[in-house]
Amino acid sequence: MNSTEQTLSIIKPDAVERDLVEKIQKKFLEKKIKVLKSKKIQISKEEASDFYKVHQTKPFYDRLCSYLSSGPIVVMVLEGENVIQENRKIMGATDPKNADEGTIRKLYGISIDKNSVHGSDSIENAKKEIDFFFKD
Ligand code: IDP
Ligand code: MG
Repeated sequence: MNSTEQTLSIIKPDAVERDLVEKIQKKFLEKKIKVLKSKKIQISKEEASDFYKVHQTKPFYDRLCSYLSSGPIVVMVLEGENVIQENRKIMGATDPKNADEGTIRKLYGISIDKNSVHGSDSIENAKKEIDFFFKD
């Protein structure tokens, strides 16, 4: 069943640094996904650790949190039909080496760490992650 959803997208430091924000946003607009909110920020390592706490037991957790806080990021609320899944498709696989042609990570990802974008993976996490960055 189709329904209008919202999801959180992050353009990670490697992509902001290479000036890829507009190119990445264009990938969403082409798929009729609206960029409802967008802001460029830099977060502390503590905030990154809080954001990624689902991964706290993983061996790459510390590196992941250092990386997300290493430079400016662009956080966005995306809206569209089934946008949580759609955004995951547009992003491509976590490791750019395994990402399909035409996906953001295939086009722009450098490595599994510097994979250019984050996207929420479920309705529950989308709500939590949108709140994390955009609670008014
Ligand atoms: P996702 O970003 O595709 O949802 P997750 O499994 O949620 O992937 O992992 C979060 C982030 O942690 C990934 O985007 C990636 O940058 C990093 N990561 C995931 N798995 C590994 C790994 O095996 N080694 C190093 N970094 C990883
Ligand atoms: Mg994830």
